[in-house]
Amino acid sequence: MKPVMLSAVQPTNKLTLGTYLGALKNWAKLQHQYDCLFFAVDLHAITARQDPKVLRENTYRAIATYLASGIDPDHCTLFVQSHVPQHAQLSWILTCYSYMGELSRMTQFKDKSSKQGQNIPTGLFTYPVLMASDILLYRTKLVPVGEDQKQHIELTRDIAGRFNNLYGEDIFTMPEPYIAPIGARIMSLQNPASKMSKSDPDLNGTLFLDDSDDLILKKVKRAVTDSGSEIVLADDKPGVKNLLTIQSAITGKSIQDIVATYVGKQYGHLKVDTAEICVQAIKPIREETERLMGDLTHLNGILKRGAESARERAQKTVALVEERLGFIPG
Ligand code: ATP
Ligand code: LTN
Repeated sequence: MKPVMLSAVQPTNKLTLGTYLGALKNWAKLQHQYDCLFFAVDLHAITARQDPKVLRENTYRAIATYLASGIDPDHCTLFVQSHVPQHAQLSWILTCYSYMGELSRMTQFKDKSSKQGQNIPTGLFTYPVLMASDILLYRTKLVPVGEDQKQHIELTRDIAGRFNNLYGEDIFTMPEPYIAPIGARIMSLQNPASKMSKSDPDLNGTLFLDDSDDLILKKVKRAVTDSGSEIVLADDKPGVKNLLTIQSAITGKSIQDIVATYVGKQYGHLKVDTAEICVQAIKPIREETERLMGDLTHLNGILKRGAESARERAQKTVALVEERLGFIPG
């Protein structure tokens, strides 16, 4: 039996080149080595206000983008979180086994709640418990995520350990983060000190997977570079480093090999080449995503199959947890 691997993205906007290189591209490879579950977390998305029409569109689009990036529903379980009610069910139970103190220490909560003003939704606070439930429902061994999510996986381990200690070591499997070697941190084109992100208000910093060829060329050509003119990998050249990393993550060539092709050349060359490489990477994903978005019946069919399989697996865990807690059978 292959070890279980699980990951998810919030359908809060269109996905970005960062999501593709940091998550989807790796998932597509990993689906052949592991028993993989990939999904779109709409329950997590509503921790921030969503327009229903936009949420619906983004959820379909996220799934279509997964498929366009090579995720194959015949090789993994592909679904939408809200289609599997066990996520919310286990989440309530685990809320009773998590502590205010540990949730208050979560960096993502501190960041996001500080931007919320007075009325901070309770869901933003308990967000990591829902994520722990996502992971623990399926006996997950590995969770491919970016650096920013490591703290949530640590918390998941703490909650799992606490619960197992009380009710039996056979209940939850201890998950571990799986951080991909390349592409783990693609930075904003406008501010190479911060992560390329789908919620960045500066649209020029982010390459969306539905950007047109022209827009991709424009954004990359306007990317912030550094002082000096030499194309080398150096910490004081974060803009250049980011473009080299993007090229490397897309082409699979090492950064050293890429740098070697730029001896005596200028930033302009690096930008033009990176822009072209990004167009080549994004164009087929954009076109395939659009094609899939034109046939929601087909997408619904894939999601139905995924949800059925996920529900069956998730229910086994919920039933075991409820039995151990002393709930009587219904
Ligand atoms: P938001 O801006 O809404 O917080 P995001 O763009 O940062 O979202 P997430 O939905 O938090 O993206 O991330 C989805 C997955 O993609 C995670 O596993 C995350 O680590 C990865 N990921 C997102 N952006 C990047 C990036 N710039 N570089 C590498 N990986 C990324
Ligand atoms: N919190 C994650 C999204 C997420 C997730 C998960 C990732 C929700 N549930 C389970 C991995 C496993 C994020 O913001 N990127």
